[in-house]
Amino acid sequence: MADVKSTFLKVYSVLKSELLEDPAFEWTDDSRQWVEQMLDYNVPRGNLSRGLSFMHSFISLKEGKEVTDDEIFLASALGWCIEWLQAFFLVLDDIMDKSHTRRGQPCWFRVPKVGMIAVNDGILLRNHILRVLKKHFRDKPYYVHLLDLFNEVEFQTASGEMIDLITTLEGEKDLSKYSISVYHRIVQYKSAYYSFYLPVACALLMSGENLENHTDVKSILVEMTIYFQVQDDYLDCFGDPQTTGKIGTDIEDFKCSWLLVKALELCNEEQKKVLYENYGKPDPANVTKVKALYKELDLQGVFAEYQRKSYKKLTTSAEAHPSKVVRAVWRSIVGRIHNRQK
Ligand code: DMA
Ligand code: MG
Ligand code: MG
Ligand code: MG
Repeated sequence: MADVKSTFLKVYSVLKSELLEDPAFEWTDDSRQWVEQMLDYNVPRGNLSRGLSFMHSFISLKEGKEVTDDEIFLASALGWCIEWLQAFFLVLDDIMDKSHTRRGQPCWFRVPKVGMIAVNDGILLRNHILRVLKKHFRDKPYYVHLLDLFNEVEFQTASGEMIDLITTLEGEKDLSKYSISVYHRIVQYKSAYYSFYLPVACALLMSGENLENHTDVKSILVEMTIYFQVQDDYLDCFGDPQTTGKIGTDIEDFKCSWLLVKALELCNEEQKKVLYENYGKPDPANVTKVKALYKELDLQGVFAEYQRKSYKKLTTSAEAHPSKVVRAVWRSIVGRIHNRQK
């Protein structure tokens, strides 16, 4: 499997060179340099878990049949499209969340010469996916289905981002609208489709499957995502930025975070007042009060218990799942996501 990763990494440079020679644009040294830097900064520096879980799913669907070098190249190109989509969303997400760091470096829009050019870079990243798909998949019978899949997933994710963002501003900042069902809805849309469903669906399409025959995979993938996003929310507050590579902003941003939902469930009237008075304010003193309350409510303990139970439940359902690709995806990610610190 280490082999899969090294092959996958090599394909990044090939795709990058192709994009920098794209005949639809008249390149200059400056423009080429900008895009190259922008790509190197934003695309390959993550954990690549989405691209790699796609690769593992695809290989598992081959059922031990030999995978040719051409197929591995093509699969890697598609895996990179998923990573490109992630880069596109993250560049824009960091602007909207007013984040500071990502993957251990300043967010792209925080780089002084970049600023709001990052918005257009996000759009370019999105367009690169279409360029790659056109170049490498145009003649495939599943080309139109791939395009449709990326479009559907992008729409669902952008809608998820929208509800994640608008819940933070509707009228007076009102915590009473936050509940676990609102939380699940946000996570399903902003994370599940692009992080978990897209890799699986790409593997199915590349293997000649019709996605309509596989709608039963969605619910368990949403379960996996919730587990994953609860960890993300936990790390936003209690993680070590040196390890996660990003400084949390959920409290300042008034986010419907799992920690907040749990705090609301567990607090008494007095503690509720503390939340109402301090949640969603940019001042570090307010943030400190919220964090102190989280500790008072032992949210670290509540999280540990949630993680333990959920992991057990997910492992049982994933391993018994009738879909091979679900079992493969779980095996591919479980080592990386259980008890993760980043
Ligand atoms: C990110 O959600 C969702 C998308 C679509 C990028 P988030 O803001 O919780 O992510 P992060 O904590 O990585 O900024
Ligand atoms: Mg964010
Ligand atoms: Mg966000
Ligand atoms: Mg987060």
